[in-house]
Amino acid sequence: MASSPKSDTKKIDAKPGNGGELHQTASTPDTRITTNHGTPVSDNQNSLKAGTRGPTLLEDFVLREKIQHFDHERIPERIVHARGSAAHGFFELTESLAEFSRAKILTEVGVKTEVFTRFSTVAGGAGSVDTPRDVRGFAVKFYTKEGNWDLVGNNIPVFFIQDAIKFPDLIHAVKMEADRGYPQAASAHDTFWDFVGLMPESTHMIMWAMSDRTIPRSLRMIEGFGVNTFRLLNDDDEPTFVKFHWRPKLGTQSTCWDEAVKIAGADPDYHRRDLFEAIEKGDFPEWEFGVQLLSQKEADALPFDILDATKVIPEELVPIRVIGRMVLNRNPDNFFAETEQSAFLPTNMPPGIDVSEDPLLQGRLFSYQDTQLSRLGTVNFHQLPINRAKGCPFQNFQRDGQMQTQVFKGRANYEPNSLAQAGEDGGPREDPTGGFRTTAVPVEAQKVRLRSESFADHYSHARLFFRSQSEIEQAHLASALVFELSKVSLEHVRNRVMANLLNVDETLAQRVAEGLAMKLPKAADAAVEAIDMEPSPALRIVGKYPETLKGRSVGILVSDGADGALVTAVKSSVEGEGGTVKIVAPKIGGVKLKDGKLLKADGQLAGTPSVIFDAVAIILSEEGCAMLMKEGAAIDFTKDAFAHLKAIGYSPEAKPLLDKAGVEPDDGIVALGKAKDAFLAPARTRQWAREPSVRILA
Ligand code: HDE
Repeated sequence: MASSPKSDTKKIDAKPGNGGELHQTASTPDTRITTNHGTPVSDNQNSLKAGTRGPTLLEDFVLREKIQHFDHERIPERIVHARGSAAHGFFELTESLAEFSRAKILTEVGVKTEVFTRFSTVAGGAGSVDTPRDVRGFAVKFYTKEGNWDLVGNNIPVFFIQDAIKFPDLIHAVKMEADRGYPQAASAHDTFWDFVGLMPESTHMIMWAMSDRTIPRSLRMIEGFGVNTFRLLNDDDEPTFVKFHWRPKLGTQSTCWDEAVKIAGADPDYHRRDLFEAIEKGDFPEWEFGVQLLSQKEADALPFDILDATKVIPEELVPIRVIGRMVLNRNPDNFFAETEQSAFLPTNMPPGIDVSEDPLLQGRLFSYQDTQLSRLGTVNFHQLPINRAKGCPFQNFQRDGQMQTQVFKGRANYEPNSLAQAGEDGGPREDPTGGFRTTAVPVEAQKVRLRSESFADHYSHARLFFRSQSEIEQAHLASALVFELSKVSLEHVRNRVMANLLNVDETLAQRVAEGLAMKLPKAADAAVEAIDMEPSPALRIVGKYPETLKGRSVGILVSDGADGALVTAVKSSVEGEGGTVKIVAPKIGGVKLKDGKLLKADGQLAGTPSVIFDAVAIILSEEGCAMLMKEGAAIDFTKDAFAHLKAIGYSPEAKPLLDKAGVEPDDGIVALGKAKDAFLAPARTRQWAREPSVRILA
C-alpha cells in the first residue's frame, strides 16, 4: 500500500477521513479564508502534492505563506519547543548498516561522533515549567564527517496531524488562547480540544498524549522517535524505509499527574536541573539507537500507510534493530550560545539518508530553515559555533549576509569557473559520487490538494494503543482525559471528542463519560471503520523499566536528635547502588544528631517537598516527630510520598507522623533498621499496587 500510486484523478470529497470534515458553516466572500494578499483559499486541509501520496510542491504558495508566517510569529524564542534543555555527548555505532546506507555515521562501527541533543516541551514559552502534560522534543545534532545530521524527533512516535498545512492551526489551538493569553503550557482548554475533536486524525496521538509518557520523570528517561518515515540509500542507491528510535538505558519512566502538577510549583526547572546535575556528577545518561527497516514490499504489505505520521509500526511486526548508542557527558558552557542558538533542520542529512514523501515531513523540510531566519535573524546562523559542521569543512559560494563571520579569499564566488586554470583557487566543486543524492522516486501525477485514501483510517491505531496498555496505564489514560475534558467549558466540544473516543474503544468512552458525569453522544462518523490489530505490549511503559536506584533520588527527612548511624546507613546503601541522596531538614543549616554531630541539609523542608524524590526516608527523634506533626510541610512530605506511590522508610520514632499523614502499611512502607534491602527494593520502583487505595481513577 505504501507505494502503489493511487488514482490522483479520483476526487475525495470532504468527508471524515479526508481531513476535510467541516463542522462549520460554508464560507461566503465575506467570511472565507484568503492568503495574506487576498487570494481565496479553496482547501485549508491539504497541501499541494504530486499525486495523493507524492511529494509536496514548492509551487504551493498557500502552504508556504501560511507556514512562513507562522515560523516568524515569535521573536526571538522558538514558536514551538521554546522551553528546552540540552547537553553535548557522543554517538557510537555498534552495528553497520552498510547493506542499506552509505552514510558513514551508519557504517563506521566504533567511531565516536560528537552530538548535541536538545530536549524540549512543545507548547510552553521559554520560561515555562518543565513538567506540564506535553510531548517532549528530542532533537539530536550529529556532527558527522559528511555534514551535520539533525534527527529532530519527539518522545512519541506519532503526530497529531497528517499534513504540514495543519501545523499552524494545531499549535495555535494548543498554545494560550488568542484573546486571553492563557493557559500557558497546557492542553487542557477549549481551543485545543475543539481542534482535536474536529480533526479525527489526531485521535491516535491523543491516546499517547494522555498516557504517562507526556509526564516523564526525567529527560534521561524518555524514548525518542524520528516520527516521520525516512529512507536509507546504499552504494547502489537502493532505498529502504527507516524509522529511528532512541531507548533510554534507565527505561521509560513517568511521574503521577498530581505529582507533576506539584513539581511544577516546587521546582519549575525540575527536568533541566535533573539533566544538568546528573551530567555534572558523572552519571551520564545513555540511549540505545535503533532502526526499523522496511523494504518497499514490506511497507506495501502493511494495513496502513507508512507515509502517514499518525500511524505506528508495531515492534512486533517490524523489530527494532539496535545499532548504536548515545551518551550525553558534557553540559553546555553557555545556555544562550548553545542551547538557545542551536538550530535543528530536518534537511540536514548526510548522503545515504533521505526523506520520504510523508506530507508532514515535506512541510518540515521548509519550515525549520525558515524559522531560524526569523529566530536567529540571519542566513548565516550555520556559522554559530553550535551549528557549525565540525566533522568536515563546509564550503560553497554562498556569500555575505548579516553577521558574516567568514573572510573569504580569492576572486571566484561562482561556479562553474575556470580560475583554477589561471593558477588561482577556483573554489569547491560538486561531487557526483560522494555527494548527497535523492532517491529516484517515480512521480507522475496530477497536481492535487487531496489526502490519500490510504490515510483515512483514524481510529485503528488509537485502539491498538489503548488496548495494548496495562490496566494501570489504561486507567491513567482515562483519568487524564477526564481531567483535560473537565477543563473544557464548551459542551459541544466535549461531546465531539467523546464521539471520536467511541470509535476507539467503547469501554474507554464509557469510563471517561462516567468521570465527567455526562451522557455519551453518538459515535462520530468514521471514514473507515476501525479494525482490531494485534495488541503490542511493547507500547507499555509500566513493568518495562529496570528496577534500580541508578539515576533515582532519595530524600531523607531528618530532625534534631535523629539517629545519625541510620542516616549514614541509608545514604551509603542508596549511593552504593548509584542513587542520589539529599538531606531535608526543617532548617537549611541542618540538624544536631543524637550523637551531637551536625548534619548539614541539602534542602529546607518547605522548599524541598517529597515530589522531587523517587523514594523517601523519614528519620526523626521523638521530639523531632512531635514538632513536625505540627508542620504542614512535613505532613505533606509524607502524605504526598504515599500518594505518589513511593517507598517510605522510617525510623520507629517517625511512625506518629506517618499515621497523621494517613500512611497505611504495604510493601513500600518499611521500618528502617531491619534488613537493608527491605527499603532498597521498593525504592527501586513505584508502588503501583498501592494506587487503588490512594486515588479514584476513571
Ligand atoms: Fe517541529 N518545528 N514542526 N516537529 N520540532 C520546530 O523549528 C514544524 C514536528 C520538533 O530543539 C520549529 O527550530 C512543522 C514533528 C522538535 O530546537 C519549527 C511541523 C516533530 C523541535 C517547526 C512540525 C517535530 C521542533 C520551531 C509539521 C517530531 C525543536 C523552532 C509539519 C518528529 C528543535 C525550530 C529544537 C521545532 C515546524 C512537526 C519535532 C517552527 C511545520 C512531527 C524536537 O520550524
